[in-house]
Amino acid sequence: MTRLSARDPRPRPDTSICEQEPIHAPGAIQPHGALLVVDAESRQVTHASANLQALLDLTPAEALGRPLSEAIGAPAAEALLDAGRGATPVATPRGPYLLERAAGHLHLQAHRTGRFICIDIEPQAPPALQVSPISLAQSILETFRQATTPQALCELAVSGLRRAIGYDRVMAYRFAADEHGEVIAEDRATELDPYLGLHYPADDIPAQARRHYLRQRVGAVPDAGYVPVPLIQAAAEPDPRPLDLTYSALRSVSPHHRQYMRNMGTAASLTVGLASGQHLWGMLVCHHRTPRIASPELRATADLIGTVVSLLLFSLADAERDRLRQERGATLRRLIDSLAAPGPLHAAFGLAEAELLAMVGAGGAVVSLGGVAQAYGRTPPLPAAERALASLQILGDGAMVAVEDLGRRVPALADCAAEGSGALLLPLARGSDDAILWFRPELTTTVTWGGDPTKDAGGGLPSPRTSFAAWKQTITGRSAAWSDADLALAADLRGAVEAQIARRTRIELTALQNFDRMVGQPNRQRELERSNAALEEFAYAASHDLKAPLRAIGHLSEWIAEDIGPTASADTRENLALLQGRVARRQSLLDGLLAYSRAGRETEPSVETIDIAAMVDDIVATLAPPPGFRITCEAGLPPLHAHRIPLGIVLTNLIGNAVAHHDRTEGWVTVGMTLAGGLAEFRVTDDGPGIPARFHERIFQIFQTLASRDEVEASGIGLAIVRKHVQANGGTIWVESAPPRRGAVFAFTWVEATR
Ligand code: BLA
Repeated sequence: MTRLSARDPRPRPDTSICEQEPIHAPGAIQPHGALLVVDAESRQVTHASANLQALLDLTPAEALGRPLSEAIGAPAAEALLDAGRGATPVATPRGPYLLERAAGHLHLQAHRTGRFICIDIEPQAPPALQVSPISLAQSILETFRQATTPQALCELAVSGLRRAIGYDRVMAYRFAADEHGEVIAEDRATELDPYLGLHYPADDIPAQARRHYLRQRVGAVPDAGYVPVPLIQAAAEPDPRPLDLTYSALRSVSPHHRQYMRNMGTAASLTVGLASGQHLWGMLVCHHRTPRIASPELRATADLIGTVVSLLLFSLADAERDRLRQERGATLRRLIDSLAAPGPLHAAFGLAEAELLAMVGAGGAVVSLGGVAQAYGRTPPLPAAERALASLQILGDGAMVAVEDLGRRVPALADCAAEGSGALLLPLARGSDDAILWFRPELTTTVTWGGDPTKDAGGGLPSPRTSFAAWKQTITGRSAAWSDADLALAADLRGAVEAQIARRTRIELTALQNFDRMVGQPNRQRELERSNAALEEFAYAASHDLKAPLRAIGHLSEWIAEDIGPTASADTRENLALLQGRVARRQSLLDGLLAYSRAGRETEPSVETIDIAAMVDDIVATLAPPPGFRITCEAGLPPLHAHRIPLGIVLTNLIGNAVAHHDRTEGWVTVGMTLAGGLAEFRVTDDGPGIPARFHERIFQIFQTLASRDEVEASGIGLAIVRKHVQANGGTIWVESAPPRRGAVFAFTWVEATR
């Protein structure tokens, strides 16, 4: 067993050489017929196949440069040269015209190519030996009525075709998205080994050969062992390029392919392309072990059958898709109904988890709304799932993304493979990171290839394989494929979720506006309490809604830094560092916001007798100020009975600020306190630059900092938190002194707790 990716299944030599072969212009034909080519204007023969005489009693030399009517008679020439009329470079074929010669009945058919008209000349079986193509086709087409799926149709087509044309083996060969192919239906002589279920690599049928079968749907090789017959060109013919024989039934096929057929043990083949527009879905491939000519009638029959199969294939596939979409659509509608329920959207998704997963046939999903990611069903571990989400969002850049091999495609997401080899990303509202990411588990499958190419390692040049023995390969790291219906259903969900997000946002917005109004009147205690409650809610939501995307941005920038590592330019490294710095700052801002919302609402008050000097010592130890700073406590401060934690927060903030905002490398901070009538008054004094009077009130408001954010790592929340704690302990806080005098004094009162 070999473990390889399905995308690049087998070690093969460079096959781009195969794709370069100009198979449309081989300069030769197959020997069972002859070719005459005429200039559409002059009606004189420009090319003739070297074997002309075998069929027409005329050597190429005798035909070249002469009017066509001399070679095949005026009536035949008149009928066939009709193909030259009209402006289209490739006219519909003209003919057939039946001619009797010493060699027997001849079947002549003409088609236009560029300025030439090509005339295929083939021996015709005597009428008595022919089966009417219409009755042949009819018996097969009749059975197609039973088909309800593309698979069933292919099975009917191969058995019907084999019954009608009698080849040893008839297969339906279907191309996958990566252009490798699989035999999905087969009817064969019992003594032959089955090819059903075998896969063949894309380069067994190179790209230009697949393109050819879109233009010319039917091709036949009566005998893979033939010797090609060259085309001879009139001396006067000015264009030396080999003629385009795309539409000639006699075109000589690639020598590589003839070798391939011989290696496979096939003498004759008849192939019909199955296509819709410019998409080659597959082929009906008929093999025969001994040489066998496919007559023009037989090819016409095969062509007709191929056309009907093509048309039916796509309408059956559409019908299958519609049926699935209808079933899933009902699931989707149930999900959408559930989302309208009141309460958070995540909760609504939780209640409709089954529908959320069933609507696209997923095993699990992560829904990310407002920066909060919630997992449902079987998903990769949440960190890996969130990382997948972030990566796919970048990849999709606002569009949906469907992958079947996530862990392989993004090596950093290898952790996702087991539960999430398949990932389908649906971005939600524009300009947000909201998204749904569905996961499908890894589906370990065995693919049986028709031959192990490693056995043919010959010389490095691509050559047809000689070994066609079945060769098993285990495919890992892939999920079942996401269908068009899956994508369509997911897209249908987007509008509904967006509407629900918008509805809920309107509700939140109203709450925020109320909050803003309340903050406008901060002096009224009741209002303040209400605003605090609202702010606490807001801070809680913000800390969740904003922190997750920030964390994601932080991680992403780290991964980018890791990935590009030493190759990054100095500019890029600097920008990444800047980005990470900004993210860290926003994170600390959110932490601050949360702290602010909680300030003054300690659930377990820690009232105790506090030795202020010892507290200041602790704070200094924690803050570890630069060596030039001296932080002291006035001597002989009385012990204070108070809540330790909020007082500690207040002093830590004030001392820390004094050091952080100091404008020199050396300085001092002193803490003093007086206690009278149960009210303590603290003074934290420094010798820094001081605070201009106009800022004395503003600095206590949330989000106000004096220096620009980039100069000082301050969130603008610290002093707001300080004031909240002071107020919660019955005190007030103010700033004394202002420039030009150096130094600032933060003074605050604190009500001593009752013993
Ligand atoms: C053409 N190769 C083809 C065709 C088939 C296959 C179906 C279309 C023409 C035809 O049917 O005769 C391959 N045939 C298969 C497969 C099965 C089968 C997979 O029966 C499975 C059951 N082929 C190679 C290599 C090259 C190559 C190495 O293996 C190139 C170096 C080329 N294959 C090749 C070319 C053609 C071809 C050039 C077009 C032939 C032509 O029309 O000129």
